[in-house]
Amino acid sequence: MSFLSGFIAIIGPPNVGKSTLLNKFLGQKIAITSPRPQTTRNRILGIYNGEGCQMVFIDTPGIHQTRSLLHKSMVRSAKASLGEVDIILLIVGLEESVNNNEMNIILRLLKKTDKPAILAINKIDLIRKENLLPIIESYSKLHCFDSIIPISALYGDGLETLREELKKTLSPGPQFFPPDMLTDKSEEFLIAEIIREKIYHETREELPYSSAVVVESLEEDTERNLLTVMATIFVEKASQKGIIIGKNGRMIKKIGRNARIEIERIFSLKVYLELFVKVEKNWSSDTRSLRRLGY
Ligand SMILES: Nc1nc2c(ncn2[C@@H]2O[C@H](COP(=O)(O)OP(=O)(O)OP(=O)(O)O)[C@@H](O)[C@H]2O)c(=O)[nH]1
Ligand SMILES: [Mg+2]
Repeated sequence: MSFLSGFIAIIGPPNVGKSTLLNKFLGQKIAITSPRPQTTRNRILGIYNGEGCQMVFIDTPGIHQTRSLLHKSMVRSAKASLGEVDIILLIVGLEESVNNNEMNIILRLLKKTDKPAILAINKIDLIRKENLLPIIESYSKLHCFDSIIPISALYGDGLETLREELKKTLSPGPQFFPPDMLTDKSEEFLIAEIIREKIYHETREELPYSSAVVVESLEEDTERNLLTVMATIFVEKASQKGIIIGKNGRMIKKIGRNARIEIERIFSLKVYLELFVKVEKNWSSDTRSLRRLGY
């Protein structure tokens, strides 16, 4: 039998579990997640190697209606990924209703392509089994999906079925990436994202959305098994800088500690992490700042 491969875009509204699913499929965390919408800001490639197949997943920012420059660029990159893939994997949560704005944007995008589209209804751990059927039914009326699969990305339910379904949809093709490659993102990117995730978890209101993280330097001392990381957290206002640092530096210490523990786990190294906070006025609404910060 010939080798099967393909690019698969993971798209959907914000906060439905797209990045959680990618991590679960790969068995390793490469995309950050949080209980807030608009966590993912960049397209992230995740490569899964199965028996006789390679699936190249593209995690994308949640598609939503927005006026913000940052969010517009995020939505643009999510939409663009549809043109680059062979299969569309649409993830939805239980709460999205038929008339939801975000769903309408997504359905319009789907109608424009003739690519196979698989729908995964996520977070089924949150409802009773008997309530699932009407949800599946209402989604099935929205679009002619190749299949509809209820899953729980968090707990793993339905993921084997979904993987099988994806495999069936792949076409004969080459191994696009070496089998030991997990993602297209650099270590700097992954580390900056982990720090950003901790900001999403520790801060409130607009602060996560006003924060961006850049790794300034990364030095590995192989003898001591030590990774030294210098990173800067950019915020938009002086008052936000105060909040990120916190009383007696308590907040920045907590963010740094949480990030360090996770970086150590992922890279199996001791980590020394130094964080700086800088104000870059209104970076999220300035084209040049956005580009500089990687968006
Ligand atoms: N109960 C439950 N929660 C889930 C499941 N999958 C994801 N979540 C939670 O949903 C929240 C959002 O998950 P993400 O993976 O960040 O969602 P996303 O679709 O990537 O979000 P954006 O990047 O903001 O578009 C997190 O708090 C996850 O822990 C699931 O199967 N069940
Ligand atoms: Mg995400």
